[in-house]
Amino acid sequence: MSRVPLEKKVLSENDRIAGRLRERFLERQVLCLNLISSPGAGKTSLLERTLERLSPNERVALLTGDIQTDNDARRLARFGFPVKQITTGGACHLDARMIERALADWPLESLDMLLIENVGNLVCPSSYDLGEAAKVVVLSVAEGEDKPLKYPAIFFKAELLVLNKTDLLPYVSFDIGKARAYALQMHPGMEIVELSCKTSAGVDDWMKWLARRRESARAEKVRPSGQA
Ligand SMILES: Nc1nc2c(ncn2[C@@H]2O[C@H](COP(=O)(O)OP(=O)(O)O)[C@@H](O)[C@H]2O)c(=O)[nH]1
Ligand SMILES: [Mg+2]
Repeated sequence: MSRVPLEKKVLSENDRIAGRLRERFLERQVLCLNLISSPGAGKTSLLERTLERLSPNERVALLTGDIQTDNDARRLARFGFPVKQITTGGACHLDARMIERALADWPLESLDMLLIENVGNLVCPSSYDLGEAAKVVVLSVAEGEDKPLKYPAIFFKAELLVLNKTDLLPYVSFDIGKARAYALQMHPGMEIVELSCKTSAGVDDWMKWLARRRESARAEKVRPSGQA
């Protein structure tokens, strides 16, 4: 089979499994978020800032994807919430089957929120639906402000843009106004939060977005199967 039909087949198989996962998340009212960024933009740091603000009885679990090592899972496990590392062994993204496998021995009834840290990459993860309610793209000010123009797919698909490392703005030539404008050009109406995982400035805005999203997941009605 040539590359294009094979890729199509892989993606449609992925979509089928992702659809199954989405139905399960909706049924159990579990908010699933898929965090995507280039390596080092601050996904794990954002999760650390999030977990330290949650009370220990919150029903939250995490899956973190990496090509190698379980360093991120170890960083996140310190907060006491269930964490699993998915090591892809070379693949540049998580896929729905990896999520389904990781959830096999985690009863979803015990969860309200599942946070997924994808493999650091702005291209491949945007094509693989994981059954999430929303994708969140993290861009740090240590990268170019033109990333939304260079990687339009992920900025188009993500519901929220987190602009991280704002503490570094005095030291870099990143134009945050342009970054916002480019993101909105790719995705009109996209929500944007500016924050620093180092100083915690702006992290409350992220927590407010998360609380709003969790509220709407709880309110969401399960659609009878077969209805769009
Ligand atoms: N100055 C600064 N450094 C940050 C911030 N957030 C993350 N970092 C650093 O950036 C590096 C990569 O962060 P990490 O969370 O591992 O990124 P990930 O690869 O997207 O998970 C680490 O050295 C972090 O300490 C921030 O807001 N400001
Ligand atoms: Mg990480």
